[in-house]
Amino acid sequence: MKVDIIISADDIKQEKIEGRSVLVIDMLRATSVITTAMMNGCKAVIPVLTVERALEIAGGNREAYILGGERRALRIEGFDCSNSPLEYTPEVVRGKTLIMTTTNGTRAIDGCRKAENILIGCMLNALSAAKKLVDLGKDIVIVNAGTYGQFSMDDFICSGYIIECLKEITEVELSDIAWTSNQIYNSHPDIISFIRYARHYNVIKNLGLEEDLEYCIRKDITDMVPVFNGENIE
Ligand code: 3SL
Ligand code: MG
Repeated sequence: MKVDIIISADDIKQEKIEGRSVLVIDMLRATSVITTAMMNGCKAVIPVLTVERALEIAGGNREAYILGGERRALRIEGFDCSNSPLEYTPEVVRGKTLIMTTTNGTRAIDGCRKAENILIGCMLNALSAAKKLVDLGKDIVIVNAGTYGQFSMDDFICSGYIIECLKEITEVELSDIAWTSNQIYNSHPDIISFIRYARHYNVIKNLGLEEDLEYCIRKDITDMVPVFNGENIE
């Protein structure tokens, strides 16, 4: 089973994902939000690219939906929740459909539509995501959302941990970049000692959202692995 990494939403090439199982990662924070919401009983997540589209889908039916996401890491005006996973408690999400738009994460998910399978991953569900990828039996591409089209250290080390989980389950053939991310994880298994140098880590920290950071680095707290079917994440 081959494993490769794409480093940002801007770098997704259709020929690299077609026929493959893709795991989309935006550990800070979009895929941690999606995983948490689904773990806490959210019915489905609809990822959209624009605020206008999110409001259009919700229409007047605000009972059934939660509007969530961010622009510049902050809650969008008129939305119910920001992009903090800690807001997506069972009380807030149970039985509801989350309509979500974020700067990088939902864009990365949208860009993977041509893949054979599209799974959502982060530190919180890494081991279960790895198991599901192996069960699907296809070559794997881990798509890092990145930040504004740039490489992001946080997604990269998370990929390295997922590769570590894959290695425990099966034999993998790693591309150079996949091997490098795994090496980085193995030299920083605490995660923070590496991502504290990441630009986006410091954006979140400077907003006073340290609790989000502590939460998003937790390993394997759930076996929920959301799947995107091209319309909904369930
Ligand atoms: O870009 C995204 O998708 C977000 O996860 C970024 S933030 O962590 O909410 O700022
Ligand atoms: Mg990110």
